[in-house]
Order: sequence, then C-alpha cells, then structure tokens
Amino acid sequence: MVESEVGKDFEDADDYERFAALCNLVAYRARAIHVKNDNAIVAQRKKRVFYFSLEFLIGPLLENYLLNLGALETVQEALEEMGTSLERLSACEVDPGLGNGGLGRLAACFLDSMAHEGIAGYGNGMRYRYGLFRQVIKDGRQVEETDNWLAKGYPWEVRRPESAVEVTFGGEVMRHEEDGKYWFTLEGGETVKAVPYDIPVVGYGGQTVNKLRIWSAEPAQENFDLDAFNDGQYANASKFRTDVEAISTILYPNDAGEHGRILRLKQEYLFVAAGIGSIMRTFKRENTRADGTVDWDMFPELIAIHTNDTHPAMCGAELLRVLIDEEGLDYDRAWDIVTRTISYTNHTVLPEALEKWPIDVFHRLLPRIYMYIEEIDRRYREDFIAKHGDRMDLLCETAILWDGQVRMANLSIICSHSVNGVAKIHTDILEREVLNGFYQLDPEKFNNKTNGISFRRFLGNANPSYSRLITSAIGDGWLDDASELHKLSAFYKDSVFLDAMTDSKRLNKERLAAYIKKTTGVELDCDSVFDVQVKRFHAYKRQLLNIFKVMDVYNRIVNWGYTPRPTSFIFAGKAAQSYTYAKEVIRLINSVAHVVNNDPRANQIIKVAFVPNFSVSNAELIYPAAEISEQISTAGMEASGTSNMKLMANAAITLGTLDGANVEIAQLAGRDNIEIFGLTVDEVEALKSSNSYFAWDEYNRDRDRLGRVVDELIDGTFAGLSGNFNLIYDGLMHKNDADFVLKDFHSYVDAWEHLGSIYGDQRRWNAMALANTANSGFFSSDRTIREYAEDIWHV
Ligand code: B1H
Repeated sequence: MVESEVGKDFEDADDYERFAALCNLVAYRARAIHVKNDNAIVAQRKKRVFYFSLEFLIGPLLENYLLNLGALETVQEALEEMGTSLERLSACEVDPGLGNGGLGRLAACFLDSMAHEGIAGYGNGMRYRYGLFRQVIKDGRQVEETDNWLAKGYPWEVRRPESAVEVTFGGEVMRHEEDGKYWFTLEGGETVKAVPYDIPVVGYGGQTVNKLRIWSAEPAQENFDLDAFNDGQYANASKFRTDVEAISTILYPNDAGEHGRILRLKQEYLFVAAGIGSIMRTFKRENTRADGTVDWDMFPELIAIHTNDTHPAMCGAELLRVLIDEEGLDYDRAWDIVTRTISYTNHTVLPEALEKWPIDVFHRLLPRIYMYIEEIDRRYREDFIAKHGDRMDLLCETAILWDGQVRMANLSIICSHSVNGVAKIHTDILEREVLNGFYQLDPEKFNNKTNGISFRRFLGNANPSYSRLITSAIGDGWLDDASELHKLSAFYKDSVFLDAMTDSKRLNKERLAAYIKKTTGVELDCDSVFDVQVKRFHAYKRQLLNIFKVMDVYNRIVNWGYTPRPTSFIFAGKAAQSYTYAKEVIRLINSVAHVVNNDPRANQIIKVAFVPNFSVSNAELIYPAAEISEQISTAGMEASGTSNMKLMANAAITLGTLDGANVEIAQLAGRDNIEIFGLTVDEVEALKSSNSYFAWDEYNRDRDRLGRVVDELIDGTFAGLSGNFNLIYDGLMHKNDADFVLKDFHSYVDAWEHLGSIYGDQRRWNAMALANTANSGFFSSDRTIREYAEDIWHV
C-alpha cells in the first residue's frame, strides 16, 4: 500500500507517508461499504437525513475508524511487527478546525451515531481553508494564528468537482408575465461554484458508512486575467479568485465589522444552496417517473433536513425557491413540502446569539431569497390574524421581519415541523421564556432532545486503560450500547476494581502532565487532584469564578497557613477573536498561573495550567485525566454542555450548578455522587426581576477573602505578565456582576473544599466516580440520535 500511495518502499517512507497510506487503506474500505449502503438506500427507498451545520468538529479520525471497523488491535499489532506503532502514525493526523465548540462537536458525534444506528445520515457543512484559528499564549494573552490544517493535504477527503453546484449572490429579480401567469427570474449577480469534498463517516460495527460533505467556494469560471498577469500585476490577475475563495476561508469571520458580517451571510447561503442543490439532484434522479414528471409527494417521505441552530435558517426559503422557481410547483404545495422536511434545534438562550440580519444587507445580497422570506412572513401574519387576531403581542414576538431586521430564529421555527432544545431545563426555558410566543401558538412543535456524546471516541479511544478495565469487568458491549455501563454498579464495593481505577487515572494523569510540560513548561504533581475546566470562554461559563477560587486558595495558603487538598487547576478553551472580556479572563488565568506556579510558598500545593489551543485531540488527553469536572455556568445560561458528559463518563466528579445537562447528571448519578452549589434558575430569575442584587454588598460582606480577590484584579498582584485587569473589575463592580460570580463565590469554594475532603478516601472517591461512569450511558449520542430518528425525522 505504501508503495502504491507514495511510490516508496515502506522502509523509505517517513511517518507521515506511512500514516497517509494507512488512511487511504481505511478510506478505501470505507468507500466500498458506502457504495454498498448507497445502493441499498435506493433499492429500499430508505429515508435520508441531512444534517446542516456550519461546524463539524470531527477531530482525528484514524483511530476512531479503526475501532469502528473492528481493526484497531490488528493494525496496532501489524504496525508493531513492522517496527513502528499506531500511536506514532496517529500523531501525524491533523485536527481539522472546522468547528469551535460544543455545537460543532455535537454535530460530529451525531454523524458517528447516525452511522452506528444504520441511519442514512449525511453531514452538510463548509470546508474552511483555515478553520477557526490556532490559539497561542503570549504574555498570558490569547493570540490567534492561522490554522493551516490543509498544508499537507487531507487524506480523508475526496474532491467531487462533478457534483459542484452554482450559487448566485446579488443580481436583480425580474418579473415576467404571459397568458395571465407570472413568474420571476434572477438576472445578473455574482455566480460562485460550490465544490464538494466528501469525508467518509464509519459507523461502529462497520455496517454503515455515511459521508460528510463540505463545500468550498471557487470562481464559476476561471477568471484569470492574463493581461494583468503579463503586466506584472499578479495580485490583480487573480483578484476575483481571492474574493470568491474568501467565502470558505475561515469559520466565523470576525463579526465586529460589516465585511465580516456579509461574508458570514454568504457562507450561510452558500452551504444551504449547495446542500439543497445536491439533495435535489439526487432526489430527481431517483424519483422521476417514466413520463418525465417528478414524484414530489415523496420528498418529505424520503428526505429530512435538520438545521443545527439558526445558521442554516435559509433552508426553508431556498427549498421554496427551488421548488417554485425551478421546478414549477405552486406555493401551497411547495410550502407543505418545506415544513414537512425541515426541523430545527436551538442551542442557546443568549439573545446576542439569536441571529438577526439588517433587511437592506440581506436584500442586496440575496434578493430572491429575501422575496421568499417576505412572502413567508406575509402569509404567516395573514394566517395569524385570521386565527388569533386578538394577540398582536404574540405576532410582534413571532413574525420574521421586525424592526428592519430578519429574525433567523423565527424564520427557522416557522419553516420547521419540530423545534427542540438540547437538555430538559433548556427546553423548559425555551418554552417558558425565550420562545414562549411560539410555544403558546403551537406547543406540539416543541420537544426536548438531551445532547449526547460518542462513548467510542471519548471513552473507548481516549481512555484505553479505563476502557480495558471496564471491558474486563462487563465485556465490551458498552461500545455498542452505552447503557450496559450500568453493569458497573456491581463493582461499587469491589476494592480490586476501585484500586485499579486509581492506577488507570494515574496513567492518564501522567500522560496529560507530560503533554502540559511539553506545551506550557508547567510541571504538575500527579498526586494532586486534577481539577479541570475545558470549554469555550464565555462570561456565563464563569471561568472567572474558578480562577477567583484559585486566587482565594492561594491567598489563604500564603497568608493564613491554609493547607487545602493539593490540586492542579487545568484550564483550556478559546475565546472568540473579538470577545475582549473573555480574552481578558484568559489573560487573568495565565497571570495567576505565573504568580502561583513561581511562588515556593504555594507551588508545592497548587499549580495552574492553561493548555493552549483546546481541540478534539488534546481534549482526548484531558478528559481521561480529570478528577473534578468544573461545570459552573450561571444557572439558566448553559443550554446543555457536553464536556460535563465526557468528564462524567471518564470518572470525574462534577462540581456544578443546576444548569443545562448538569441537572440530568445529578439525577442519574445521584446527588451523593456530584457536588452541586450556587443559585438555581429560579433564584437567578428572582434576583434579576426584583433588581435586588448588589455586587458591592457581596464585596463588603467579606473584605478578607472575596473583597481581597476583587482588589487584586487592579492592585498589581497579578500584573506581572501584562498588567492589571480593569475590564473585569469594571464588569463586576461597576456593571453589577451580571453573571453572579460574587454571589456564588462562597458556596462554590465551600463545595470545592468538600470534594477535597472526600478525596483522601480513595476508595470512597472512586466509588463515587464509578457511579458517574456507570450512570453516564444515557448521555450516549446513540440514544440522542434514536430519539431524533423516532420523534423528529421519522426514520
Ligand atoms: C452552543 C452555540 C453557538 N450554543 C453561535 N450556541 C456561534 C452559537 O459563532 N457563532 O455564531 C457559535 C456557537 N454553541 C452550545 O451548543 C451550547 O452553549 C452548549 O451548552 C451546548 O452543549 C452545545 C451543543 O448543543
């Protein structure tokens, strides 16, 4: 294989060449299964599910695909015999930065689970030339560097130029009339070619291989300007090419400016129009009758389109446009097809994350789509007034066009037959508050689908020692069906098993400590508790609360001779490039790390490490080593969270608020096996609505500890690396601490200390940790996907 792939003997090939040859071997096998599956789908007229998402955080694939194909051990052994190792070759795999956090990783876990469940499920997304960004830390600050993930090519993808779809931006809508009938066409504008790249998705058991299709923007015609080039104006010669390619250059272009925002809207339309264009092509090929007519009634029976958040919200309008403008259906019939085909998941309650576009920008960029949105909105209003004429308040809340803007969440909901939240409490909040207007109108449309994770990747691949221990106790059926982890409850009092857990955790801690040493220089004590908070940086996730705890513990060690349970505080995560506040929190963590780690009075007891460039690959080192899982968002803010599930499966004990999926974790693991603290959703709401929270009161009530920590933001204590933290200080003391950091501070630190007091009794601790793993099976994305399949997609 190496010979034919790289034209070299195995001996002469370097690691990367060997790795690429192995990937091709696996991909070759995967594609053979895929073709077989595809034929069966057509023959059985099986329904296909298309999962539209701007993010797919797929991570490295090789080891996961070997596990799913049942070839992991064989390949491991074969490579050892050849004088190398899988570990060595896997290290060559890049981690495609095609997503930024939980939403993107969820999409990737869903692909894995759809393939496992035998669902014909396809991802539809964007192929960003440079992904998000690579995070490096300089003077404590996050610095964004280009993530050139395609530099060496990407062995899993296949370019499919023959399946390209043309997509038009701008132009002018023309009305035509003949014999009393009228229709519209779009004239002019800028036409771009969306070229798909396909990546195989191998399901566990090796029976189903689906694919993820990601789109790249290219000029529709090769517009190379030879004259300009010959004049020496090289940049101008390819200018058009660069403008077009900008569309698929990076994920989430900086949205602080108008240019970035327009680019983002272009991305959203490009992957929607290309995805629907490609669905249409296949559908028509398979459903055209002998007389040349198409059986459109079958469309919603054979196709489900799922929209991940509001980013693909234009699916409804685009499908309507194609069915009417290109296929000649009448509006009512086309609309019926749209609403029976599309479904939508909401991932956030944050108002700033619910997308809105100014009508003028939208209209200029997508004039025909805008007309359809106007028509959807007009008919929605007409219908609304006929049915609920007395509820104009609800109409204001639910209409699509409002205040000069297109409200994408409203568009998504109106075009969908199903709207779901991602954890029980989140769906409750959607129904009760954020989307209450829609809920009153159509409660049946709403449902909950608590998120899930891939146990095969995040426990099976990521944690080999614990996986082996689990498998030796209960067999390996849990890889196929995570609910089998329940069988571990027979081992809660088994001292041999519990002691083996300590050994496994130790190995994982050493593995992570070595990685942290290499990437940050910080040396961690593997006898200390590994306390982990890894997730995107956001004010509501309250990494600030965590570092306040560290500052307080440090102060007490240095000034009061306090001896806490020795702990390594581990952080990782990226902040959006334009989110200054979140970047300041990153700088604070690194600045505290700098002081604490270099202070001999404290650094034998506590250490702080910030792991740069959090990604799927280093996440797989972090979760298995964690002992405390920090899930400390302000109650009501985190839709679900998924690192909480990954850490639970890996036997970390949750220290968390009753927010998102933590609520379900507490129910499943039992309140004795998780540490809950802080304000509840109701308490947060009461404080907000009564305006009775005053950050200064909290500060004044405890000048010794909390007050001191707050002062240290601006008194130079942690200014050594790159200065004080006035922005954070102002947010707390002059903007009244919107995230209730000061309010929850004491109950949080007390809860943390309580966990520390248990840790000394390792068997008791491990029994609690084991109860977490044993009850985590509910959070398998296989379960989540089965629920989507049954309740929403009807497959
Ligand atoms: C989640 C996002 C998100 N919710 C817009 N919303 C983005 C929205 O840059 N953008 O435009 C980026 C991300 N991400 C997360 O989804 C939630 O915060 C988590 O609680 C949840 O677990 C995850 C998956 O449902």
